[in-house]
Amino acid sequence: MKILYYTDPHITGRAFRSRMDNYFETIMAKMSEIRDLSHEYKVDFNICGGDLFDSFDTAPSIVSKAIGVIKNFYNETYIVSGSHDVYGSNYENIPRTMFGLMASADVLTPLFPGERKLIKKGDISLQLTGQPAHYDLEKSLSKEGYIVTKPYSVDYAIHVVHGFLVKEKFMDNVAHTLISDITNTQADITLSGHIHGGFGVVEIDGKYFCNPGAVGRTDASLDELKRAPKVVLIHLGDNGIDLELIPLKSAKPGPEVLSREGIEEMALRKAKLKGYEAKLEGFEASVGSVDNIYEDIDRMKGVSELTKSIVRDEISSAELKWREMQSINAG
Ligand SMILES: [Mn+2]
Repeated sequence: MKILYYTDPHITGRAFRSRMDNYFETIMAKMSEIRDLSHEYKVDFNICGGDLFDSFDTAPSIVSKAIGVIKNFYNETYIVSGSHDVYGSNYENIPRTMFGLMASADVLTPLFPGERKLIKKGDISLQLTGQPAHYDLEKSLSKEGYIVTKPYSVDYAIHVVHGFLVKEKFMDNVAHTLISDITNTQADITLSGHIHGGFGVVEIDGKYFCNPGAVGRTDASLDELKRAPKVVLIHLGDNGIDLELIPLKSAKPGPEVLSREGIEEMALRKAKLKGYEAKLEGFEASVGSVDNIYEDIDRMKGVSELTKSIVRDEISSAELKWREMQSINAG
């Protein structure tokens, strides 16, 4: 049995500050390459580890192009929703998202907690389970989202999780899960996404843990500049388990597509906003329409035009987000 696993493409039409290329064209080239790999290896099914989209409200024109590629993968695609596919990091919101639209159009098959898919090929049988992103996932002491049982009736169990799974201890104030916390799982292979840097393949007592890293590079951190996006081809057979990491040919070297300028610009912007906050003390905006707030900003004294334009941008993007939420709630 052959299975293709990839994670975190973050498909979007939005331009990232960290990118010098056209992110959408690049990510679609990568998705097309992964689709071609699924045909080349004639995989029995595909798995995506979540964050298919960068946002739950991705534009319909972008979603329709994503559908065009994903529906043409060789065989079915199973997926767990990621933190970016839904809002509130809660898979219960799937029906109100573009991810949900793709699932209801049968382009993808989402996996939910408590569900077991039984897949058979020849004399090999496999149990497939998944844990979508959830705000509570790492907090549970029993780590139940990560741990599955495997019935005697199946040869292999694969579990897919969109969660903060790492090899080594992370910062204390960030909830995370260590591979060593979940080695009592009965899954033969635990596949994870969410952590874009990934950790490759880790084997402990014959159990495999794998995060190949994100297909999309959405930030220009120093680690991302060095990282080559990869997918995983899983072979299950008489000789056991083999996980093969395959680098994507369509992914250019980091320095050719990623720019540090955005990170530096953001630091400057934050410093400027801090200055603005200090000046904001004692200032009261008129209650009423957003237009009144813009007028009040215009009238502010002792504030530079640049600061005013940054504040106007922030307010208009907040307003846009608010309007989107209104239309989603109405629908
Ligand atoms: Mn992600």
